[in-house]
Amino acid sequence: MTTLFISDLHLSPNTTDINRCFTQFMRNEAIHADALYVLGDLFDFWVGDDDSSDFAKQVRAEFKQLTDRGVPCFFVKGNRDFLVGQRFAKQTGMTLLGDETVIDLYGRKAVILHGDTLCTEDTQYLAFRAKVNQPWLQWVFNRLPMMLKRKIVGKIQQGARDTKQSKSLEIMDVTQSEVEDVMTAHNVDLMIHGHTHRPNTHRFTSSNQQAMTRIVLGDWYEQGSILSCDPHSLTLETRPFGEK
Ligand code: LP5
Ligand code: MN
Repeated sequence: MTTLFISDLHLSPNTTDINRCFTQFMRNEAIHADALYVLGDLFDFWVGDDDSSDFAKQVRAEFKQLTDRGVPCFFVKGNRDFLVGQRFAKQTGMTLLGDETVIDLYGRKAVILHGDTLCTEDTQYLAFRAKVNQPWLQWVFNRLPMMLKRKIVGKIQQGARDTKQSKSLEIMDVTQSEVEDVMTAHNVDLMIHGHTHRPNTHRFTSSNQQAMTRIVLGDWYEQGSILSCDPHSLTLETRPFGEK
């Protein structure tokens, strides 16, 4: 009995090592899981569900194989794949979840999210997020030709990279009070998220004296990174990229 969580793979047609590690993980490990949760930033950037490249087809096929074999797969959108939509969900058999979802992990309640919304000091990013999440803007963007969409994304990514360089590491980490507020609002003592690329298990006492745990998933830049849960334990694990 195992439930698996992954995030921040940043898959693209150019990430050969990560793509291979992901495929091996899906075929050899996830296939035996009770469920698989993807907590955002699966893709380096998802331009839209109309992506018909070989790369997009291959990733969709990996999830479809899993869901066809009866493994429930869930997707929380990240800041790099907020344009994943219902067409992707239908083609993969995945279930799209909202920004914050409470799940039952073998009798323990946990709130799961990507993690970007916890970084409340990164006001520049949050303003950007609010803009690109406007339904009318996404409606328009989704109807543009793929070539044009890629061009626009490339330009904005460059602009975003430039602004990110001037931000401190503190600004780009979670705000502790926000973590506690979200956990308290959902009445849980366990939170699981990605985004910050700082894998760790944080145990702390909240301001109302409750013992709480926040687990941060790692990225896949140098190795595969997984949270493996069974009825008795929650373990952050890594997988080497392995043979070429
Ligand atoms: O993922 P990571 O860790 O690298 O960085 C994130 C935040 N960055 C982003 C950037 C986006 O991925 C870029 C997406 C571009 C595509 C947009 C599609 C447009 C169409 C959609 C319409 C529906 O998410 C980063 C955070 C960091 O996490 C840590 O939390 O700090 O935030 C930023 O860097 C965002 C900037 O702060 C604000 C962005 C301003 C962009 C200005 C671009 C201007 C160029 C205009 C050219 C026409
Ligand atoms: Mn992210």
